[in-house]
Parts: sequence; C-alpha cells; structure tokens
Amino acid sequence: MWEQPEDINDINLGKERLLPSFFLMVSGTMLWPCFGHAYVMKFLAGLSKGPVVSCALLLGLLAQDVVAAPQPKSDWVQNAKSRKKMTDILNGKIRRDLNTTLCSESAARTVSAPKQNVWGGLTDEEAASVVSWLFAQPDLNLTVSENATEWDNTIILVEKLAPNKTDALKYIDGCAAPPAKYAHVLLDHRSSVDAYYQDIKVGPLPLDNATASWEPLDYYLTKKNEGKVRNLEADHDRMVSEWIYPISASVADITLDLWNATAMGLDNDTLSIWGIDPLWQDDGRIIRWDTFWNKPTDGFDVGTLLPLGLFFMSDVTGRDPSQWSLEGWLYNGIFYKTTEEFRKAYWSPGFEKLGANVEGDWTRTDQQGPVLPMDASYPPTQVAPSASRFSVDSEQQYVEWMDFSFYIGFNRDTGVSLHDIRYKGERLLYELGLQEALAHYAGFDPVQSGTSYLDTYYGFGPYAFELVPGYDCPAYATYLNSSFYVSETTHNHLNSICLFEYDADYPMQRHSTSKYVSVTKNTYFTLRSVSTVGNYDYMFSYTFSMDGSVAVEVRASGYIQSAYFAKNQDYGFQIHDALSGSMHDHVLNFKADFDILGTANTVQLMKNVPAQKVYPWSGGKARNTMTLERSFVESEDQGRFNWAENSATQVIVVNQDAKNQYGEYRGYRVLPYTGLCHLTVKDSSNLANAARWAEYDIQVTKQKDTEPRSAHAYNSQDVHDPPVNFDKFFDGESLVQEDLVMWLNLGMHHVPHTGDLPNTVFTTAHSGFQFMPSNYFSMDQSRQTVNMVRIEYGGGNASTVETFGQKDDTCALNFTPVEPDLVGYKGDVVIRKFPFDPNDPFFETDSI
Ligand SMILES: *[C@@H]1O[C@H](CO)[C@@H](O)[C@H](O)[C@H]1NC(C)=O
Ligand SMILES: *[C@@H]1O[C@H](CO)[C@@H](O)[C@H](O)[C@H]1NC(C)=O
Ligand SMILES: *[C@@H]1O[C@H](CO)[C@@H](O)[C@H](O)[C@H]1NC(C)=O
Ligand SMILES: *[C@@H]1O[C@H](CO)[C@@H](O)[C@H](O)[C@H]1NC(C)=O
Ligand SMILES: *[C@@H]1O[C@H](CO)[C@@H](O)[C@H](O)[C@H]1NC(C)=O
Ligand SMILES: *[C@@H]1O[C@H](CO)[C@@H](O)[C@H](O)[C@H]1NC(C)=O
Ligand SMILES: *[C@@H]1O[C@H](CO)[C@@H](O)[C@H](O)[C@H]1NC(C)=O
Ligand SMILES: *[C@@H]1O[C@H](CO)[C@@H](O)[C@H](O)[C@H]1NC(C)=O
Ligand SMILES: *[C@@H]1O[C@H](CO)[C@@H](O)[C@H](O)[C@H]1NC(C)=O
Ligand SMILES: [Cu+2]
Repeated sequence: MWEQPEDINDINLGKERLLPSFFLMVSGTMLWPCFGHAYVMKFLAGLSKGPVVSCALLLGLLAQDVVAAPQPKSDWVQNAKSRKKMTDILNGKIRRDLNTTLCSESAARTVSAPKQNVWGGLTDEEAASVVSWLFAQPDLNLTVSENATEWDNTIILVEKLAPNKTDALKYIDGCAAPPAKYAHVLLDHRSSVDAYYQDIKVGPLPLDNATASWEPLDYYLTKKNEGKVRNLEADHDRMVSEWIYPISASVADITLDLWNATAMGLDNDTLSIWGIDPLWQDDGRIIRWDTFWNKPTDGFDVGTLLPLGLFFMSDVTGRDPSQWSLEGWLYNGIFYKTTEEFRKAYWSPGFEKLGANVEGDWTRTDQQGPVLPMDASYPPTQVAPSASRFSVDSEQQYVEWMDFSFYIGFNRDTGVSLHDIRYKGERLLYELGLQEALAHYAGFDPVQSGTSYLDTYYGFGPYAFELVPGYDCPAYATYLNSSFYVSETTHNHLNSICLFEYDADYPMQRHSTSKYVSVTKNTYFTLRSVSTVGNYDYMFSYTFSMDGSVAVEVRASGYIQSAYFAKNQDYGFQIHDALSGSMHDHVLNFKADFDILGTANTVQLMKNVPAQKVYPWSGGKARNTMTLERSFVESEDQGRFNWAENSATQVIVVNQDAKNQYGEYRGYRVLPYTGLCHLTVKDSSNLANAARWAEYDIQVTKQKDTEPRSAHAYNSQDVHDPPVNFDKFFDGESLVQEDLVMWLNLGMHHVPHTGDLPNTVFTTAHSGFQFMPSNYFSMDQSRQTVNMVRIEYGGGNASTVETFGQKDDTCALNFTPVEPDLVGYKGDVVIRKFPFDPNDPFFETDSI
C-alpha cells in the first residue's frame, strides 16, 4: 500500500503545493476534470479511505481537498528531524529483527493498473478470431502457412494496432472510453508476379461479422500506396536451393581444393553461403552478393567468424529464374566475369591461394585458460531481503516503483516499449522505445560493403528470448512473459522481461566535514530485455533513479560479423590468421515523446560559450571568461542536430508555460551519457532513404498521429522509396509549445579488435542517455529516501548514527533465489491460432 509521506508537498515542489500542481497539469492539457492517474487516485483514495474513486467522486474530493490541503512547511530539514529516530550504535541500541521468511520471497507486490493498458497485445482469443476471420475473406485469398508455397498469400503478423495518441490521451487523462481496438495485420501477397507485403487494419475488436472489415493501413507511412511494399525475398527459399547452391556446387572442385569443403545444398554441406542485406537496388535491378563461410561443427554459433573470401554476384531481378544471371566472381581483390574465367585462373600456375578461417578455441565461449585466483569461490551477490519493493499488474503490464509508474508495450518489430511514464503523478513521457537498429558495415569486399542490417526486418520481439536469472538479471527479479505471432501461432517467450531494484556500486549523494558525514544509497529500478538478432545480443535497460532521472542503455554482446582479411586493412584490424574485424556503425533510434507538465513543450538549448567581458569592477580591462547562451529550437528546420563539441550545449525539454518560482522553465534535460553516435556514412548507397533517422544525434519533430515511428520493418525492401522516409517528417513546422517527439540515437563506432573474440563484451560495447529533472523541482528528490545515513563523529567516536527510520532487519540468507535452479529454463510456449487450440500449448523454440 502506498503511504503518503508527511511532507510530500515540500519535497515535491518546494513552495508549490501538490494539489495546485494538479490543476496546472490539468488545465495545461485541457483535460480537466477527469484525469485518473495512479498518483492522484491513490492520494485521493487515501483521503477518502476507499479503494475506488470514480471521476465524479474525484471532482468532489478535489474541491474539498483544496481547502483541506496541508500548509507547506518552510524547512524540510526541520520537518524531517521531527520524524527522526536517534540510534546510538555504540550503546548497542540497534534492534535487529530476525525474520527469515522475508528472505525467500522476491515477487513484486500486485497492484491494479489505474487504466487498461492500451499499448498491450491482443488476447489469444482476439488473435484467433482475427485469424479465422481473415481466412474467411475470399478477397484475401489466404493459405495457411504450413501449406503455403512461394506462390500463395499468407498472414505474417497479427498484433494490436497501437492507438493514436490523440485518442489514448482522452482515455488515460480523461473520462473517455478506451480507444476502439483494432488488429494490425501484415499480409504476404505472393500469389502474383509482383509480390508485395501489405499492412492492413482489421476490426473493430471484438470482431462481429456484421461490422468487421479490413482496410489498407497507410496513415502512418510516408509512402501512400495502400500499405503495400514490394517483397524482394518472395522466392528466398527457392532462390537458395535452385540458384545459389547450383552456383556453389559448380565450383566444388575449387572449394574442395581451397578448403576441403563444399556447399551442394545437402545436409552434410560443410560450407554455408549468404551475403548482403539489404539486396542491392539500383537502376531497377536487384543484385545479390554472396560469399562462402565455413560451417561450424562443434555446436557453437560461430558462423560469422569464418568467412572464406570468395564472392559471387547475381542479378536476381523479378520472379522468373530464367531471367536471373551470374554476374561474376571476386577472389583476393580480382574480379572474374564468368565461372570459366575464374576456374581457368584458379588452376593456372602462380594463382595465389589464401588461408581459411577455421573454428577452434578462439571461437568458443566456454571457460578456457587457467582458473583465476580464488575465482572458484562464490562471488559477491545482491539479495532482496524485504522481497520486491515495487508493484506490478502482470495482466495490464503496469509497474509502480517509488514515485514512478509506467505501462509496458511489446511488439514484433521493436520489442519492449514504455508508455505513460509518470513521476510523482505527472507524465514525463507518453512513449519511450526503440524504433530501429542499424548495423552499417564497410569493407573492401562487396559483402561487407553491401551490408547495412535494419534489424526490425527480423524483429526484436521474436528474438527477446528467456532471460537467465542470476546472470541477465538478479535472481530475485520479477519476470514477465512476452508474446509474438508467427505462422498461425502465438509464441510466448517466458521470462523475457525482468524488473528489479539494484544497489549501485556508488552512493547517490555524500558529504563529509570534520564533524559529520552524510551518504545516501543509490538504489535504482531497472526494466530489461535482451534480443538476440542473428549474431548480436542487444541488451536494453530502462533505469529509474531516486533523483527523478530516467536512463536508457543499450549493450551489445554476441558474435561479431567479421570480414575476410584480404585487402581489408583500411576497414578493420586483422584479428586472426585470415580475419578482419570488419568496421561498422551501430545506430539505434529511440523515440522519446516527452510531455513535460502537459503536451505543449519546447526544446531549450543552453550553451557554454567563451567570452571576453569588461565588468564595472574590472578596471576597464577585459577578462577572458565564459557565459551562457540560451535559445530555443524554433521549428523543424532547426530540428536535426548533433551533440555539441566539448558537450557545450545542454538540451532541455521545457514547458514555457511552467516557470518555477524563480522564473526558470521547468523541464527535463536530455543528457548524453556514454558512447553516443550517428552514422558515419553520408547518404549511404546501401540505404538511400531507408534510414534517414541515422544521420544526426538528436532530431525533434512535432508529434503527429500519422508519424508514430521513424522506420518500418520493410524499409529494406525498397530503399529509394521506403514505406517510411524519416526525412519527410521535417516540413518546417513550429516546435514552440507544441507536442514534441525527440528521436534520439544511441550507438557505437565498432572496430572489432582481438578482445571481440570469441564474443564482444557488454562492459565496453554500450551506449546510453539520461533524462534528468532540470529546474523541474525546487530541490533534489532523492532526499526523500530513508536509505541514507548521517554519522556525527569526533574525538575518535561516532556519537550519532541517524538512519531516518530505514529498515534494519537482518535475516538468515536463504541462498535459493540467489542461486536459481537453471534447469527451469524452458524456451517458448506456443499456442496454435488456426485452428485455435488454446488448451494444447507446446514448447518450441525455432528460428523465426
Ligand atoms: C516475520 O514475517 C512474518 C511474515 O511476514 C510476520 O508475520 C512476522 O510478524 C515477522 N516477524 C517479525 C519479528 O517481524
Ligand atoms: C494442410 O494441408 C493438409 C493437406 O491438404 C491438410 O490436411 C491440413 O489440414 C492443412 N493444414 C492446415 C493448418 O490447414
Ligand atoms: C489465389 O491464390 C492462389 C494461390 O494460392 C492463386 O493461384 C490464385 O490465382 C489466387 N486467386 C486470385 C483471384 O488472385
Ligand atoms: C489515427 O489517426 C489517423 C490520422 O488522423 C487516422 O487516419 C487513423 O485512422 C487513426 N488510427 C486509429 C487506429 O484510430
Ligand atoms: C462469422 O462468419 C464466419 C464465416 O462465415 C462463421 O463461421 C461464423 O460462425 C460467423 N460468426 C458469427 C458470430 O456469426
Ligand atoms: C576433408 O574432409 C573430410 C570430411 O569432410 C575429412 O574426412 C578429410 O579428412 C578431410 N581431408 C583433409 C586433408 O583435411
Ligand atoms: C554427402 O551426402 C551425399 C549424399 O548423401 C554423399 O553423396 C556425399 O558423399 C556426402 N559427402 C560427404 C563429404 O560425406
Ligand atoms: C508466463 O507464462 C507462464 C506459462 O504460460 C505462466 O505460468 C506464467 O504465469 C506467466 N507469467 C506471467 C508473469 O504472467
Ligand atoms: C571515545 O572512545 C574512546 C575509546 O574508544 C573512549 O575512551 C572515550 O571515552 C570516548 N569518548 C567519548 C566522548 O565518548
Ligand atoms: Cu558491432
């Protein structure tokens, strides 16, 4: 249960009181009187001693409460002192309650979300009803996936269509009903020569034969083409078996001679073949470049470390294989126009044969080398002796920790997202989440040069695998499931999102004098998920702190995609016998839809500039010094920029209508934290218009229901004319006191070195930003925690140890949650949707 701190008004806003601030927010968004967020509800529920408060009741209570509101106290320190429980540690007065039962519990407390989660998924029943309805529509001409050939139409995706912000706000901030529910369906039309994907909207839900309908979904695309985008992979499977393998088989004499290996399209193949992504799209032609890789045999997923340096190019335009053509070979920097030309050269005297990359200990992630001193003893570990100190509504995927609350969304393309993030009852962000992740390679060879993965094509949702307790997250964490749709089934990733508190290895605050020392613990709260997209593992952590700050951090581990070493010196370190650590830029775009004290916001820039100043007191002499320059981002024409050199410019999202008592704008600052970057390549030949979001660090647009995402999963299919061209978001609109969205890039210029073998490590492969209150409150909010201490000392003794009423229980440590039983790791649970079979879930974890 929530307890109202005695002096919340003072802590919250200094001179401003809590209740007046509610009116400020409400009038700012014109949604008065039917706001219903958690904090207000609880505050008022506490006053009324009742659990449920209707909108009408709220009104009455609020009206009463304005009169009854407690008067602000002028000195929070004095006020805090009145609550003090002095403890003399030297006299042994600290009471230690032994209570072992608490130690073995870890699950979050349960709470009921104040509103439905309108960003959540579909229920099993809803998804099943949409699928069977779709199969009953003759105009869609669908075939079930398991029976489909590449000339049939299939359903790729069924998930909830996110509501428009305009509609969602009327519900979450007002008394309106939840927005009408629709399914977002993605179809794969392959029954005709011009294969295409199509986004459609189906609904409203629950489906009713009389009112249900489907329509093309393109309001959120910049390309208006009924939600259609061409499918360049329509014949993928056949292309591999009937085009790629015959070519590789045709040079089996050479591959056997070079590497004692073959790629014939057989189960016992010892080579695999794959290449560029996206396919090269130029002058109406679709070009593949493929290369040979040694196939790992020892169970480790090391394929991307074993390139062999032989490349071939195919023109695979259109769906008629008789029109496809082999365009040439590349080996050791020499291009051969035909297989005959290459074979002739290969078997000629003097042909230079280069070495192969072969798996070995250097590619294996298991322990190797002598055991380190004392490493076989159990390392330090954290426990949660009072169980979880946060609350979760696992059905609504709603979370409360200290004064923060938020809802969790999850979708196929981008995985986890956070919605309606509030602090002390006020929304900070309407939405915070990944939009797209780019890994743009470069190299002398055409495969590295042509590789620019846009990972939402594969999706972050399907690869958000089960987390390993005690390793990915503390064992005492609370775990949530996530689900995604594939081939008429819903896959449920068990325990794929974790929530936990953690004690940082440094305090939040400290100060020493010769008489006392004061220190505050830095206990933060994290939501984490990990998506393994192919060779890479991306770890996403959203962290909340007691000072009101929020951080987003991405870490990367897993296997690098490496290059063959020949002629690649300008594009990477040589990291093994025949291996180059192929240079690449990771850029990950995040959407941060700020609502600072309402939706009308402005971005303030505060710059440190060198200056020469003459002062009334400086005797007429100029002094070299510095000053602050304040300005605002006025319109979308100024909306795209980079972090300033020397970190000179603060970027602050403020509300110009919400000044504090000193006339400064209340706001949240966006703080570059570590390793930020944007794409080095200018106007990428591989990507054209598919990832314009990658070109700057910070981009600000006016929020629009028609621009919910900076990218689309199929931008890679038509890079010159993609479904979402981010450039088109910028049309000069005013950004002054508008609803703003900030599109922020995280990333890393990755030049893998020998330390990336066998895997890149999370310690140094990371990037993050923070959002911190900037004049938002009248003082630091972490003063509110009781987990701080002030020790008065002198003459060799501590006379007072003030612990502010913090819990000082100890308990016998139950080791169970700390050292979990990992045999419980299960993988995905699958539920068939067509035919719908909810009572027969089965385990299956396959590559999607
Ligand atoms: C120990 O925990 C149990 C269960 O939560 C509780 O009933 C009991 O009062 C606790 N004992 C002490 C000494 O706090
Ligand atoms: C696939 O086709 C077979 C043979 O026609 C049929 O028995 C089966 O029911 C089909 N599968 C589905 C899921 O409809
Ligand atoms: C429906 O799809 C089948 C393949 O599944 C195709 O042969 C047929 O031409 C399609 N019908 C129409 C009207 O497009
Ligand atoms: C969202 O708003 C757009 C533009 O006004 C509209 O076309 C679309 O139908 C709305 N979407 C939903 C799900 O209501
Ligand atoms: C809706 O239509 C489908 C297909 O025509 C039918 O199987 C189903 O029974 C109908 N449902 C209702 C509630 O009428
Ligand atoms: C070539 O590979 C085969 C199996 O793929 C193996 O039996 C043979 O020993 C290898 N030859 C050499 C020279 O490594
Ligand atoms: C691989 O399998 C094929 C067909 O089964 C067989 O002819 C060939 O000898 C096998 N190759 C090796 C290297 O075992
Ligand atoms: C996750 O799914 C499993 C298996 O369906 C279920 O037992 C568990 O309760 C789910 N967890 C949550 C937090 O909903
Ligand atoms: C401080 O500690 C010392 C030794 O522990 C003791 O002799 C002395 O009396 C203490 N002084 C006070 C003021 O408590
Ligand atoms: Cu990398």
